[in-house]
Amino acid sequence: MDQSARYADLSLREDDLVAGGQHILCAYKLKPKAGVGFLEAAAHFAAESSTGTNVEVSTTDDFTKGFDALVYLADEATEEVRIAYPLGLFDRNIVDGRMMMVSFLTLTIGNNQGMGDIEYAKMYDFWVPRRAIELFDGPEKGIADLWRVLGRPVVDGGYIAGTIIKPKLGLRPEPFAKAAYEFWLGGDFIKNDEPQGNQVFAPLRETIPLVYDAMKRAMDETGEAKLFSANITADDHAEMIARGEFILSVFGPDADKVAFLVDGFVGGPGMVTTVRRYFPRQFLHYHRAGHGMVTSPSSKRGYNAYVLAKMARLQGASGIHVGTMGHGKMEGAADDRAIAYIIERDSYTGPAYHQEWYGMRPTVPIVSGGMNALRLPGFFANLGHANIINTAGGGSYGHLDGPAAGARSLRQAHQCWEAGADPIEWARDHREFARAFESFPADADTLYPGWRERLG
Ligand code: RUB
Repeated sequence: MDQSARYADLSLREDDLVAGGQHILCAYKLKPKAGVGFLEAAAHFAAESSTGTNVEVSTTDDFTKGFDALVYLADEATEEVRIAYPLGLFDRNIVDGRMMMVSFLTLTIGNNQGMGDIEYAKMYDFWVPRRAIELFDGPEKGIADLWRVLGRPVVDGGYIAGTIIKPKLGLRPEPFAKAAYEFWLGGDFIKNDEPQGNQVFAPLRETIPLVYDAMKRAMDETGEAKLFSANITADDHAEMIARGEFILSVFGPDADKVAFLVDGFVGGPGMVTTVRRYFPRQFLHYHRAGHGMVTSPSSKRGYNAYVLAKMARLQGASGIHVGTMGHGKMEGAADDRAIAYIIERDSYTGPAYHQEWYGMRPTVPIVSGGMNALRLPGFFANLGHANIINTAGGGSYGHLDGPAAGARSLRQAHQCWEAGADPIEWARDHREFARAFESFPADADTLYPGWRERLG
């Protein structure tokens, strides 16, 4: 059944929809199955995503039709479909009237992902009006809070050198805490790797006190504050809260140096909001493991990493992983800069829409995945600034002189970029950075050909 007479209105102008502020707008790349008309498929997609189904139902009245999602742009040549969703479609909390991300997802990227007449559809941008910005939690804490803890300026406080405890799994509590201590001698921030939690060989109740002890010793030795991002991911929200409360009780007077990490993509919006609302005074670290199943450019369904990051800011993530923009081990490209800019700026024009954030606090880009000192100068040059958290696991624990040297090599790489120096020249009088060339020779050969001759 062609529903385009009801679920499409190509006379609607995007500027008017934005000025009206009564809709959430979503941009997709959509392809119908063979033999299905483009506008017909798009209209069915909008129907399934709002008030309709594949047939007319007798219970629909005129009031219902006021909540129809409407296709306002459909261009078969570019596969472009844009849909306006009336704000009234979206579920609101009974406790406080606020919006919830799960409702946004259920409608805009829910049933429409398995339709028989759609080959594929992928959301690549969305726009939220001022009222929706007001109704999402947004971040409570951000990088400024970490800079304050580190004793830095709260504006442009700069690069936070971090790591992920490696190996990913298989360390007992003592070697785990030792690995943390050694990195903290040279760096700022340590996160649990995303699967680390309460494994039988490393019970949380044993590991966390040792990590706090390691942090205190590293702070005494270096005279610097240190940060730890603890994974409290669990299926059960009560378990997450139990973990979080235990960790805060152990860190006691240093609880401000603790972030909480959640595997927010596999765990879903409820997991993120549990931390955002139950622990509003902690930095909320959104790890996105698993996102590649939909965000990868090879996937024609779901949504892209830009949409994921934008949703994370609305949900209240203090920081989310944004990839490495082609400089690390994970998929990515230079123009993934947009993923960082949409979450850290007050306004930004993305692939389809210009978004104003109306004072919603920023979410800091967390840069991770195959990074090491050698890759950082090029990364910063591409991004244009260094107000990020970077976690380099292999890049720290894979340094020939150990994790403290690995951490120092990261800081020196940042200083090299800040100074605008030639990295090979910089290596001459920055030992840990120089040793990164020997630690990661394949990267050195690719990024700095001739380094062997020039460094002797
Ligand atoms: C980092 C690591 C992280 C990835 C996730 O380890 O594996 O989990 O950063 O990817 P290493 P992303 O530093 O040893 O590579 O950050 O793109 O979500």
